This record gives sequence, structure tokens and C-alpha cells, in this order.
Amino acid sequence: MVKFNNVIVRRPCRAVCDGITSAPELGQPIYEKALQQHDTYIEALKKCGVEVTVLEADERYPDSCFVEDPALITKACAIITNPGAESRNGEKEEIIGAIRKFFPEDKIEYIKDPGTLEGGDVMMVDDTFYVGLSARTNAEGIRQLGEILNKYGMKCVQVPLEKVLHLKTGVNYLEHNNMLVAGEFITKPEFEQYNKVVVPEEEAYGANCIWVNETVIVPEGYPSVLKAVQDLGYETLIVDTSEFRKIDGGLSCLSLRFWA
Ligand code: CIR
Repeated sequence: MVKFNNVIVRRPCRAVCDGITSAPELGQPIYEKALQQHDTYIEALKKCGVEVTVLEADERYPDSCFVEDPALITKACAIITNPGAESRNGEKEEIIGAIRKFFPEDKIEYIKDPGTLEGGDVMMVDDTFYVGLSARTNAEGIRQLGEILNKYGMKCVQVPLEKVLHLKTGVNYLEHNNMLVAGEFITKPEFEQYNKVVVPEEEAYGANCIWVNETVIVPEGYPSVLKAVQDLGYETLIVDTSEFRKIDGGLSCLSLRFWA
């Protein structure tokens, strides 16, 4: 099944070393290494048959390589979000240009103050969008998103988060009813109907895999996640994201994946 033909990424900037982190004990990202890992990421995406649009690094925003957060792209429209992290809010202005290359103005929607929303909190399962109520995404942001999605015949389901930064930090959909779940997502009632693949606590970061046209990209260093995904029958590609992990970033945050 081919679902995506386009991907947008942004090169990490030097300031990526000062990205927001909840784990300072992991140390700061090493810029050169982050760039190499980003190159490998782009190569892996290309192997999955997508066209990759690479945006220039933006030094004003240390976390701007995580393009998943300032926008959300659905099959019917693109939504410019309103990131809840103050230092990231301006990223929404910088992603619009890239979105306009794929969507006409009347198919671009906006989350507005006082609503906040980050794309990392949104997980697409066909026409249903699960949205984490988090420190970055508030109830008003989710309400606005629901209104937008309803307009296009889609819907959203709110999922209150307890510990993680973003929804997709701990749960990711691999199509075919398969879902990787870690930590608080193992028992959440919202995901009962899916074939849940439980990620052990020590590999929780590995739950952030991405499905791209029947290949699943898995972060390097999470052997039981890799095996579980392969046992489900998927082709896999491995990408090292250790430099991004230091600032709470993973595979999904580094790209916007869509059909246009
Ligand atoms: C942040 O705290 O915003 C970045 N350091 C990490 C963003 C990760 N994005 C994501 O999970 N979608």
C-alpha cells in the first residue's frame, strides 16, 4: 500500500544543540553527527519511494528540524498548528511557504490562540486523528482541530497524556490495525481495538517508529522493537537518531509525510 508520495524535512541548525530537552543528562547533540543522522534519515525516506523536500536550516529556532510539530497534513487539507512551546511558536510562520507548494490557500487551515497544538500530539489512523492533551496541546486547540476535521468528514479523539511530551512519543500506528505502544499507552482504553504491540520499558523510545508505504523505519538500538515489527511482516530500515533523542526528538518528529 502506497499512502505517501511526499515528505518535508528541515535541516538541523547549529542551534539544535540548544533544543528543548527533558533529559539534560544525555548531553547536548553533536551538530556534525546530527547532520549525518539527518542525511541517513533522508536516504531511508527516499528508499520508501517518496519525494523529499529539504528546507534550509533556520538558526532562529533550535528545534526547527522537528517539522512535524508546526503543521499537520491530512488527505484533504493542511493545518498550520500553534505550537505550545514558546520558543517554537514562530516555526509555524516558517513552514507555511513549504505547505503552499502543495496546498491551495483554501485548503490551509489554522489553529489560533488561545488554542495550542503540536503535530507530535496527533496520530492519524485513516480518518480518525487521535490527539494528545498535553503540556503543548490544549483543549481549545483540540476543539479547533475537531471542527476543522469535521468540516472535511474526518474526526478527532482526545487522549489525555500523563507523562510523555507528545502522543507519538509513546504510540505509533503502523497501518493494518497494528500499533506500537509503550508506557501509559499500553492500557489506554482509546486504543483497545487495535493489535497492540507492547514495547518494553527499557526500549520505550523505540516506540517512535514510522510507517512509510509498507516499510517501517525503526530507530537504531531497539532490538526487541525491530524484531516485533519484522515479525508483523514489515520491511524495515534502521536509522540512528541518538543525537535527536538527546532533545526529545525521534523519527516521526523529523518529517511531515503526506500525499499530494
Ligand atoms: C521539543 O521539545 O519541542 C523538541 N526538543 C522535541 C520535539 C519532538 N517532536 C515530536 O515529538 N513531535
